[in-house]
Amino acid sequence: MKKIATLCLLLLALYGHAQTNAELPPGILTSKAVMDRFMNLRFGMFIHWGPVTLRGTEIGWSRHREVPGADYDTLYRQFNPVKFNADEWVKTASEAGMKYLVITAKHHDGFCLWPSAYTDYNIMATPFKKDVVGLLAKACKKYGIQFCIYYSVLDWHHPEYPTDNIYDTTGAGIRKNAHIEKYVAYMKNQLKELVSNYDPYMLWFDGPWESVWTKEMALDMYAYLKTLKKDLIINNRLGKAFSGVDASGTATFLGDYDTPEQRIGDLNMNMPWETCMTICEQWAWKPNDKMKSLRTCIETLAKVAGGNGNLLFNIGPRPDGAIEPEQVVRLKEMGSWLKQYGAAVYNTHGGPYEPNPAYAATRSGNKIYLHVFEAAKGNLTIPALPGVKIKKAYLLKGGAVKLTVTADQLIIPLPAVLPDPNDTVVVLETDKPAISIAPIKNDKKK
Ligand code: FHN
Repeated sequence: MKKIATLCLLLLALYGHAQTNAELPPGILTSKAVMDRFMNLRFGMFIHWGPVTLRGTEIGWSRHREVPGADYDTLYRQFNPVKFNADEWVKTASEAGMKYLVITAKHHDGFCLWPSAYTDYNIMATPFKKDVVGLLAKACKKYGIQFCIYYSVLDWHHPEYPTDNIYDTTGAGIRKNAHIEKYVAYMKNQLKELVSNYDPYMLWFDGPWESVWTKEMALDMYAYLKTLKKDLIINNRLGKAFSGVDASGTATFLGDYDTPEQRIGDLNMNMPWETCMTICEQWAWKPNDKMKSLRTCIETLAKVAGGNGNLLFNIGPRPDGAIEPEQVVRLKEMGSWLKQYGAAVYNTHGGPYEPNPAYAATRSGNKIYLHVFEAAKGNLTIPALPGVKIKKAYLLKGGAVKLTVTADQLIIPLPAVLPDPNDTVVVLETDKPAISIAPIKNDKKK
């Protein structure tokens, strides 16, 4: 999958010609207040799902590859996820401490998980015949989870989309008789029915990297979507640049936030960003997929929050509609950790320390939360905070910490066995608002 992401970035670099938010009509960009509320959510569930799970191969990318196109495109006839239960999925997200949920309503393979009026290639053509998108939207409302939709710009199945998985010689390649303007009209019709019928909090676009999709189309689509719902949050994958900031820290992409994939984003106090990452290795379900350890899951969440970002953590439910029990357990374990340490994650800002292998930091009010992953010889030694007085230091879980302050260091003694092996949180209470402290760079990689 890393190869795929790299390939997508390469294509964007080749065909990018990125456009930026400055090219949008004035006043339509999502407001800072809306984005601040989104960033306070910190943690979301990403779900990649569709008939391809019957083969256990990657959604979209395995079409014309591990799975011959003709076979892939008829899987829907056998897709009958009788164990699908929207309430169960959403409760799993909620118990994990996740505050929003993004479902692949339509991935690169073009299959629609809702009864679209614009194609028969949708969930109602399966034996299952239930509106998965609608049921998830309803369950999210019931459990207070923000409902969001993933929609792929590229659509290798649609007859008017000019390419059909061109990355592989076995692919059908280029559709000579396709009309991209007809496909764009199809996209607008589908997005209008998704926004009107399911009222998503956010649209998570993907697949903007092919040259047939232009920056002009992206700008027009963003503006069009804003006529449907003013405060709709739109990620940066409608546009041609996947991510990036200029020297001033201003976003060099179109959209409301940056989307680093399968990696922890860099500390950025000026531009909203969200890391999307798989809990296993594949985005869609596959048998015996290798799942990340609890330590990796929690450390990733802490380092993303420490970078001032959100974590969109992906699961791939099975073809029968159930979520792998081991993934449910892992998510519950993350939820238990968040029950104790949520104050150090939700409604915080990242920093002032840049995340690094030993620790990360978040902050809120006059508190800095140090997320400690390792403490050499029982001490955590970190750079002093210029002009800041530490009034109190203690473990969030309870217990005073005897801080030593030198001219350039804070030395925090910790028990040889950290109270929480996944992430021990130390609270430093400061004499000024923690957000006023300038970020402290760290030359070590995250
Ligand atoms: O090609 C997709 C991939 O299948 C998956 O959906 C990821 C999730 O962010 N996005 C693209 C690769 O960058």
